[in-house]
Amino acid sequence: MRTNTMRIHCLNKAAMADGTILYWMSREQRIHDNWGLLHARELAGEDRQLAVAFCLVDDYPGATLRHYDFMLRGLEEVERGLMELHIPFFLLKGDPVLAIPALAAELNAGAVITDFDPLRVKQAWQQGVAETLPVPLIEVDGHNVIPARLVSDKQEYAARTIRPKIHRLSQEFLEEFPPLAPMPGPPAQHSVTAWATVRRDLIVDDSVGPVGLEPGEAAAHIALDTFVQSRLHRYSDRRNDPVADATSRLSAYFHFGQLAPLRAALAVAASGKGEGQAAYLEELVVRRELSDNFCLHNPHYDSLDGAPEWARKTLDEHRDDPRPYLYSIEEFEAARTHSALWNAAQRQMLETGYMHGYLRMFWAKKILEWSASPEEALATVIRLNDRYQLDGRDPNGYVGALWSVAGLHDRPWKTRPVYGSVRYMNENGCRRKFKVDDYIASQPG
Ligand code: FO1
Repeated sequence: MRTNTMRIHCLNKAAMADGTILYWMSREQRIHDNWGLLHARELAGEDRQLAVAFCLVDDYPGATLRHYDFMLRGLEEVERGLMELHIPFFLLKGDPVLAIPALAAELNAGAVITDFDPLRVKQAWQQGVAETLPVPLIEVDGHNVIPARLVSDKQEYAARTIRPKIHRLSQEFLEEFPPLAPMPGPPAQHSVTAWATVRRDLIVDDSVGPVGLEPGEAAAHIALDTFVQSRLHRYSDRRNDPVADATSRLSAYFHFGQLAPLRAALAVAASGKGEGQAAYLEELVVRRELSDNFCLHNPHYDSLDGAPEWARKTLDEHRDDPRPYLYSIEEFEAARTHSALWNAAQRQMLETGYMHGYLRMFWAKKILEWSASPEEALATVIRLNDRYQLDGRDPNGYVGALWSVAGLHDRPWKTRPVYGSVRYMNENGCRRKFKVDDYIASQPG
């Protein structure tokens, strides 16, 4: 079985040449269930060499040791697994625009395959590499169940407008992955990565330390199985209850590409767990893929300029409203607000790199209410989310921030101070949904 051609998009006009097929792994950091690597394997066939490279940059925006530790441990597992399949792995360092073409030249590459990613850092890297390479740079969407470039060629208005487009294509794209066939023989003289040295030489912000979640492809599969077996049946009724332990907790694995969303969709679709199944597929496919659609088509995905017109107008009209409380980013960061619930959610994120999805909305909306301006609020939400959440710097994070602060993919609601007609949330609403005091008591003090 071949990678569906609708997942494939050529980023330059160069003609394919003889030589090695190089897969530049970036967003999809896994061996199995990876359409990009499968496509590279397919192009290599039996006659060409196949190589995989990852380019490590130590100044990835907003990232800290928490993220690098999780990512590097996952990549170590990738290298070990590739060795068993006789596929060499190269860990490059520095600017990918220089490093990838240099490795392609050294390996005499005939084509380079890479992962679809709508974020501007990656788009800039890919554009730079595409312009430099004398051979094709081929993008494969191994992230979205329905390829983002296919599902829509414009920014979708809301879940209700992308949903029918996704459902129409689901039958075709909800397909099982083929296994990755080993290469016929071991690669010629290839040294393995000195991971201890890589870690020692890494110059990153180490003020935010690693967390307990086990990284890597194997751990991600166990996490998926555990969710399907023991929590999916509660998902439909209890997913908005942070005390109920009913959510999937897979987002860090998706963010680092250690698990394919399509694998999760197939596992859930085959589970026979009726209601939970439909609710989870709505979140996993429709809502998550709406985020890639937004970031792909809106260059302002992390600023108020990306918000709908009605929301920008209403927030502007309420710019000078008195705030009930006013905090700086440092006070928010240190969990020093008057609200025990808000502080508990912030502490959960600081300590564990995770915050329950329902609380993420409440947390961000209160930052809007208690900041000097909507611009400052959005910047605080994004900065703290990127710095502490293991799944920060992801299209889902930017969309979540804009949804909460500036009405993205939402509609106008009853007008209130500060929020204007952006949807409001408060602690009483939380108290109706879950046992707020139990949640606070369960968080690090
Ligand atoms: N991608 C890379 O190709 N090289 C990196 O060095 C790298 C670092 C990194 C650190 C934190 C983080 O959250 C993501 C990082 N990514 C890196 C990108 C990641 O794989 C994702 O592609 C995007 O963040 C999501 O679109």
